[in-house]
Amino acid sequence: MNDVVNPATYERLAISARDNGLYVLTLNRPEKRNALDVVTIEELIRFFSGARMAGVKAVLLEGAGDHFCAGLDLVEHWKADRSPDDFMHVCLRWHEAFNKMEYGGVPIIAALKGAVVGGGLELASAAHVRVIDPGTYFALPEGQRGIFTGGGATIRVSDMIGKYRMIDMILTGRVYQGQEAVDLGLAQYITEEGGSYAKAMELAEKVAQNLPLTNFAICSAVSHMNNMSGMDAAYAEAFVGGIVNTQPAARERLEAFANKTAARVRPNT
Ligand code: 1HE
Repeated sequence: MNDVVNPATYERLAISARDNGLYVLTLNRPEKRNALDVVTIEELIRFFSGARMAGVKAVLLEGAGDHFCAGLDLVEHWKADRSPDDFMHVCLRWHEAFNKMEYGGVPIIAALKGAVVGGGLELASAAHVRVIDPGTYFALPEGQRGIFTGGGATIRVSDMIGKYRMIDMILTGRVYQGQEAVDLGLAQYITEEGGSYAKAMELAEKVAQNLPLTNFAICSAVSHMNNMSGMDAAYAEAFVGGIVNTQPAARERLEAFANKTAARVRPNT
């Protein structure tokens, strides 16, 4: 077994393999509400840096216990009494982890529940698809804690809900949940109470069946292209399309469509 997917080599993450290269990655520190300490961030970097080369085709990301993630380990941060330089480097490691997630090319479906707050929201926002249930709630309590974001909320949360809603969340501690959270863009799916894991699993199983190179483009190129000018993005899209849309593995699927054996796209009933 490749060490990247070997659960015995992780302390804070639980890893379990399913069919088709699908892995369930669980933040496994429920007694601390899955707060993100230095060890957890390093383990996320290790997993997501090596996932694609280890044959991971999709990841279901979840948290053990009643909450997805309580954000930065405030107790570790308080005890460490870090210098600005030290904490800048902590933030850079968070960015390393979350950029590996967003740009790594492996689809990540987050099954959210309970608190998704502070750095927990930053982590969730690096996943490609977020599923919530009515009890899931989002907040940026940094303002009340006397600190600021450091794991990409200024970028990804602003991107999801708009700059001024993000500013309001961190300034006032505003909490979003339920259908409103979906309507604003914090999540793409809402289920009945307790149903986010099952829905995320259904989605993860589905995307694990896509061709890996196609998923790589979707879960890497789109984010890169959003950072480019329109002209450069169009050029890059043509380039990526040139490679992905001519991959030999796609021919079978295209042939099935041409032969009328592939499923057609139909409206929801
Ligand atoms: C923690 C943390 C944590 C819980 N760091 N230890 N994040 C926050 O401001 C959220 C802080 N946490 C909470 O508001 C609540 O804990 C929860 C709403 C998430 C859960 O409430 P609850 O009642 O289920 O749990 P609890 O009793 O508050 O906490 C249980 C234990 O988890 C307790 O430890 P114990 O040893 O006393 O049992 C808590 O201390 C511990 N715990 N949350 C450390 N966050 C790169 S910059 C990012 C900036 C941020 O992320 S700021 C947002 C931080």
